[in-house]
Amino acid sequence: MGLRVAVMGATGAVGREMLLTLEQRSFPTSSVKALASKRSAGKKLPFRGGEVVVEELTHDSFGDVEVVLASAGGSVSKEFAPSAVKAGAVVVDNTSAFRMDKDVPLVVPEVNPHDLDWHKGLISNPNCSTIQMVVALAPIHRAFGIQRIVVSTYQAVSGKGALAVQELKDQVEALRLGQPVQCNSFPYQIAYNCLPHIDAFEDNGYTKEEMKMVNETRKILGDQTIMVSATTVRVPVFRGHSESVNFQTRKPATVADIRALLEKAPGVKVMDDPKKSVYPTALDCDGRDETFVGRLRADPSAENAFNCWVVSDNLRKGAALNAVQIAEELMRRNLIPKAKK
Ligand code: NAP
Ligand code: 12T
Repeated sequence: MGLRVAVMGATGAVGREMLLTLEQRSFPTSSVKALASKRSAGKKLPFRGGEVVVEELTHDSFGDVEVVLASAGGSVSKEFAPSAVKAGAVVVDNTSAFRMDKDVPLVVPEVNPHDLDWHKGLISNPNCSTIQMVVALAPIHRAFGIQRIVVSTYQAVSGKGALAVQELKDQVEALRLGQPVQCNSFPYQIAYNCLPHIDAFEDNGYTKEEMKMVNETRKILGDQTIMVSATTVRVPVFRGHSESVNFQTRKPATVADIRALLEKAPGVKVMDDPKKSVYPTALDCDGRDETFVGRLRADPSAENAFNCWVVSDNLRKGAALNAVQIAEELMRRNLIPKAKK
């Protein structure tokens, strides 16, 4: 017994990781459909020791599907997710298209799995930067209440997709050869540089990526009073987002209290021993499932304030793994309509 699964955007950076995650977690499937644009139809992708042949995504792709894992971009989700829901499938959407809709649960399984109970066919996967931050902060919020977060991110190019990964490689090679660099995926050269610009700018001077961290954090933690200030920065790293997170609790807490909570928090691994220079880095987290936390320390500049460094693989916990975990939790809760017992 298994589910009939479709991966929308299967040829992309996230889609390929979805196939790998389904395989590595032995997710029970009876069939797996790889969907992408017409450009990729017929292409073969490795899966479970064999391969799946990519099919063109159409409105009729979902009749024989129970679960759709979508990561083909916001406009593609807006066009095709309603057809999948109409066909009775549950869609776990990785794009920002529906995240803030009132009728759509926004779920991190370690944090708010109960929100799956009210799904109407569509569930949103949060933004990669938000996911790893709330995995680390949720247990602290439950115990002490978090009133304010100030976060700066150091985000990998793979968050922007397969073409952006190639662009960083090409720029490094062009510079090595003394040739001019080409910029397509990013507004300026990303090789040997940092760009405080991820997704589009809004009228308030913040980027959409920064505002996702504000609004999604409140929705996932179910608390509209949490104040969040974010600066999101692209760095020349292939895989793994790092975050400098400053947070202030409502109730008094000590570093020891917070460390103890993080040590037993699901999905978290504490990697913190300053005397031995132990802290997580993006390279350590490549291909790993956990959210790593280090550099935990009190912030003496404000009351009940703390600093920490949070790192996770953006394609895994930030995208594919979180989506597959949502599908697993839906199965556990018997919330997949076509598969209901
Ligand atoms: P990517 O590497 O550029 O891949 C894009 C995928 O979408 C490819 O499979 C592509 O297929 C497919 N696609 C594009 N236009 C299509 C169309 N008109 N019809 C069908 N398929 C189409 O991008 P990615 O990094 O995997 O990201 C994909 C999306 O996932 C992003 O736009 C973003 O919304 C979301 N995402 C979310 C997170 C998160 O924070 N949770 C992280 C990263 C990405 P072809 O090969 O045929 O072009
Ligand atoms: N612009 O899913 O460029 O909202 O790293 C994820 C990653 C949007 C999203 C990126 C983005 C999303 C990026």
